[in-house]
Amino acid sequence: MKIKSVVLILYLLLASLLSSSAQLPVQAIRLNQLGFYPNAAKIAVLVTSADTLQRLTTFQLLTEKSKKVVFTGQLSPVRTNAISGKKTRLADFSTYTKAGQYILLIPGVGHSYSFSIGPNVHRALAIGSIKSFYYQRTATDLPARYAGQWSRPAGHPDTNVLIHPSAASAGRPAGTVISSSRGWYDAGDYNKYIVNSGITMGTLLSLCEDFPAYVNTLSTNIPESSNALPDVLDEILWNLRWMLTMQDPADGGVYHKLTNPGFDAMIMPDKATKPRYVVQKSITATLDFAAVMAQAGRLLRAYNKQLPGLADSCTSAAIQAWNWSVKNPTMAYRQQVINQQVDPDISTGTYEDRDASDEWIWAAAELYVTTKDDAYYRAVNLFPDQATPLPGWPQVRTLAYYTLGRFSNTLTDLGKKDLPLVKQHLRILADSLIDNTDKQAFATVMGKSAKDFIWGSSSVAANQGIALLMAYRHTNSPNRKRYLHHALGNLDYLLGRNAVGYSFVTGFGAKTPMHPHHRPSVADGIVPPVPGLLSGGTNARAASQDKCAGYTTTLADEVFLDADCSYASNEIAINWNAPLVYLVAAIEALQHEQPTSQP
Ligand code: 9MR
Repeated sequence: MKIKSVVLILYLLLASLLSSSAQLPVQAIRLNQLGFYPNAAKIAVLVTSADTLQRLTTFQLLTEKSKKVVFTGQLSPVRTNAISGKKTRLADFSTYTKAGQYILLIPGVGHSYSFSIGPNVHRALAIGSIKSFYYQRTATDLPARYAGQWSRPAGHPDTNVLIHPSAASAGRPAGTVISSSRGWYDAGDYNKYIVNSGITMGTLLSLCEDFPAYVNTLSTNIPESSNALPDVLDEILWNLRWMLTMQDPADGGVYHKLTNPGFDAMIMPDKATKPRYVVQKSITATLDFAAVMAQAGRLLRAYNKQLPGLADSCTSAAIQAWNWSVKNPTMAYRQQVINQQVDPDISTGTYEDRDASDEWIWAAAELYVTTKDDAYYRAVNLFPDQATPLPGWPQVRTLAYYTLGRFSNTLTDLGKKDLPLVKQHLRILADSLIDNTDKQAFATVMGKSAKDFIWGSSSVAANQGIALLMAYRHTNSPNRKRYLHHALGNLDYLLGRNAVGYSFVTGFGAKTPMHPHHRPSVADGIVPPVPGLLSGGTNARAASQDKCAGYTTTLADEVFLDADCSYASNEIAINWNAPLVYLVAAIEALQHEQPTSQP
């Protein structure tokens, strides 16, 4: 071959390589990778060098297939990210409302992932995020007809669980064997923790209470799908039945957790067969249990035909747990203290929390609403100060205000007189969340403060979204539309409009975590991880917490690593997935009630 023709071939090869790479979506455009509702906000954020940003002016919306330009807009003025100092510009195409599949093109930069505009853009995610709890089930085979390629044999039957010396009582001395089967794995590890189950169950039960008709439409293809209950409720029951076994029938106290002494290796559940223990009863576990059982007790009344007696069993379990708490208010879980006193030592998740004042408030509110007995309302000061803390596993106070707001029409006179206070709490929280949000680099509530980027920050974003939805539903604030708008904005954050450019949900989006710290996903030999799981997400302190190699930045809103050693930024957990489920399902349900208009 002549040199000239070799050069020509090389040139053509290079040209075709260049043109195909030019067609790849660019990481610089950050947006909800699933898409947008026709009548709601549609915002993409461009993150690139200040020089490049200066040069740009417009963006275009193109149909995905025919590449027809259907909308042209001006990029916003340059914004500065207060956390990193980086610059952004926004592409706002909210006024374009036609359903379809699109890409966003920024001339001089490139185009985005393909996304859709349509009325049900998050429905598959609502179903998938609920389904992820099925994949977390202990003690049952996951056959291929429900679990697809993630099918696996049952792990951890937990029918022979030992009473740890820290949990010994007269009727159940150390070494006594109890059965404490079912439940979900907490996270990427294989243990079961009551405190974390508490807020998880509270959140999922609240979804069933708030949107009963909508959850009934969500079929997740689980073994119980053909029965008369909504699938999400069947899923809840898998964990509820386990939780009931964690109460000592002799005194009503609830064991803090059911666990191996140490974490398992990265192996499949059925290969993890070390002895399991229930450890010390604790005040936080017992009060969280009381709250969940009280809530389940009232919700399940409607299903007395299908589940005879279960509602009453839950309510009386809640009352027993409350009575134990009244007698044992100082029984905090202290893993180090236990380890100094008895064997074997326990080194798994602690969920330690020395302050049970918020758990008292939550349990009192749930028991009051369920039993209508004013004694629970009077037992605790439900409004000790002005604070309305964002819910998380160590802080459940505001869940009480959600419940009082939800049942505002059926409270006794005692509760009714405080309703203005409940609404004021919900409103103050929501107003503080939306304050100044529109001016942020990503225009999301999440990330307004570097303090948002903690271990499990994705759940901060989801719980902020829920707080906004609660205020949207239970107050008549003039900001209600903005609450809804920014709840959706936080969903956009979770699905890609963020400083790392990931959709944090496995299997949902174009760029999603492929290596979560999740034992089955690591050990099953299947390339895609189990779908529908929410990664903990960006965590400013992750590098020092998990010591995983590979973090490339210390900027608080960018410390995220898609590696399975990164348990401080890329684990999954039930208390993170539950608020995702709530946020997505609630937003979908509200779309059907009334289309979201822009603020
Ligand atoms: O979500 C928990 C986070 O708030 C704590 O900072 C962290 C360290 O104590 O633990 C997280 O919970 C983990 C639990 O202890 C064990 N299972 C996995 C959980 C998620 O990482």
